[in-house]
Amino acid sequence: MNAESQHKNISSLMASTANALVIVSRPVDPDCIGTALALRWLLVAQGHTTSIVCFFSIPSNMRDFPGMGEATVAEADSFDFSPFDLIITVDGSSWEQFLGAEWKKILGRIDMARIVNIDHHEPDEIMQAIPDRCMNDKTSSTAQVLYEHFIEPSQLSPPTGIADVLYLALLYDTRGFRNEMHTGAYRFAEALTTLGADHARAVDVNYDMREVQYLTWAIEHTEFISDLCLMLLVIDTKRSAELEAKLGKDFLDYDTIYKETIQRQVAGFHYGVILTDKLDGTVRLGWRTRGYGSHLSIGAIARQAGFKAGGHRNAGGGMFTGSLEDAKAQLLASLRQSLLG
Ligand SMILES: [Mn+2]
Repeated sequence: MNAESQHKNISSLMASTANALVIVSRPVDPDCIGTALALRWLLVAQGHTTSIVCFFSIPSNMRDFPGMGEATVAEADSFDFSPFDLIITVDGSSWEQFLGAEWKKILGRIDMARIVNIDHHEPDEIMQAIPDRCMNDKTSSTAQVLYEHFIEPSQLSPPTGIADVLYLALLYDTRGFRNEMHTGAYRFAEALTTLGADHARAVDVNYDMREVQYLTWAIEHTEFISDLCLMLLVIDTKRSAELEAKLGKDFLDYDTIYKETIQRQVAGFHYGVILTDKLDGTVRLGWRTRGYGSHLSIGAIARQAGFKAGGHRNAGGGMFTGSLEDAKAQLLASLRQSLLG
């Protein structure tokens, strides 16, 4: 299946939809929301009724994102998919990222032939399930994939508000162009600023004070394992309670500055890993890898260690079924094995 035929399949579904649903991914971030808003604008401009749904709670740092209120927050379990003849999943590569933990059951209620995926992550289970209806480029952002394959060819000119959210998506996913270079990313940026995207607003930073509190706490609890070039933050039951007391029950939402300024930023420590006990028999994994130099794929190492893991090569996440102790021991053993032989 090549990109051209995938594009043709998706375009023809979009051209004939009477009622489309765009599902955003977890993490709920500027890329999935900006892309969803732009996609809805495009479909509506072409005469198709379109809604946006989010099956996760909106993280605190996204509540003021422009247009956030356009996405309906709903329970995937009880959601009625029957009114929609087209379902478009944006900015994710696994079903769980769109439908949550109960994705198998929920997917059973949806006609797979009506599902389309637009994404820029490493191809995963959605690509396996519906290869002929996935538009996947490993580029800067899903926003760029949407722009290059659908918005630009439409010859419709997005209003400033849409250029703005696409620009926020691009800047967020590229960390202000500090991630790896992708063909067309600067051209995309230029097109968006020409359309009126507000650069000064997009680069303005307004961290929540809780981000700072998380940062302080996290630095104190980070283990620097120098022979593995690894900085590891483990959030166990006790630490979860501590963070919850400090930051509230959404404490996991406040890790942005830590990830941005500490993980993969310290000389000699190329891998930044967070393991969080979900207290439901599973452990959540998040990683960042230094982009410069030749480093291992934490995703591959995690999969060897029994995790389900995906995302991008240098920034991704995963899940381990079992205890926190086993997750940590197996991940470290797998990294040690790959690194030191
Ligand atoms: Mn993205």
